[in-house]
Amino acid sequence: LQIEAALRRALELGQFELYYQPRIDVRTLRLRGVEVLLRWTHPELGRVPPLEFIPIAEERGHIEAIGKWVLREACRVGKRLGDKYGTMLHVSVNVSARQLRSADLVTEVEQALRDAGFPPCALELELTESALIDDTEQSVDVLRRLKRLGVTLALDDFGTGYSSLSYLKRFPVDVLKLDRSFFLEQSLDANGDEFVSALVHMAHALGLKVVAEGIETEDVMESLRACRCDEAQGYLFARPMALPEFDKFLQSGV
Ligand code: G
Ligand code: G
Ligand code: MN
Ligand code: NA
Repeated sequence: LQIEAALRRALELGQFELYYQPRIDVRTLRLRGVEVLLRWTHPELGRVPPLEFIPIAEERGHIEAIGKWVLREACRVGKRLGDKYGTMLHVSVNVSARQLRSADLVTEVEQALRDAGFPPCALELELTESALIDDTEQSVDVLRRLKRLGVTLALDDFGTGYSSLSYLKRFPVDVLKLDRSFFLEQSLDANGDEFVSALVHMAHALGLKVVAEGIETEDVMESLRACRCDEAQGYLFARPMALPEFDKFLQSGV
């Protein structure tokens, strides 16, 4: 209850901040993009984890306004850093189920891109399986319209839900993000390599790029190379960072 009341005012009080986690090319180890992750710091509650406040924001209908802020901020920062370093920075934004069901999402994405002067092809939206689970015509239609804008769509947390494989055919996604549970030591010991390898193979056959999440060790990185996974994200390379640190990270020229 306390969280809900505080959450209602968090946006106007400027308590949200974006963190940035690099995505790395598995073969060249060069930076390929960045995922933005929302952080909320309340003066009394302190740092509240997204897994705690995002479900509440969804339930109470705050996620639309928060999500809109995230989109606008991500495009603005993406544009500024891209200009500063003379590259096109690819930015991934998490979009929740309720945002996907909102009629305004396509317009908001379009406006965020236009106002920031950020190219649509540099924006990726990450959708979870649970966001797609109520597979209404409406969400398929929203996804098609987003694709027509030129943004990239990723299926996030792949492997944590059910009936995942059929989603790959049904929804117009471009990128598959393999959940970090695939890359725990114990998962990889139990023939996990073959499993990941088969998933990558299948995704490639469907024309999708594959991103591995939660990569923490060189060993796992080695197996990603063997599996021909395209990109990796995880503490091995960098934790999610506040903007000044991410700026320094870019300066160091990865
Ligand atoms: O950031 P971790 O850093 O703890 O993020 C936890 C979860 O919160 C992830 O599943 C992530 O998808 C979700 N999340 C982080 N930022 C956002 C955001 O801006 N919007 C939505 N909808 N989910 C987010
Ligand atoms: O959007 P998504 O559910 O994929 O959110 C990514 C989550 O994974 C965030 O909470 C982020 O902080 C976390 N994360 C990123 N890299 C690592 C990692 O190497 N190990 C672990 N345990 N978590 C990670
Ligand atoms: Mn994500
Ligand atoms: Na994920």
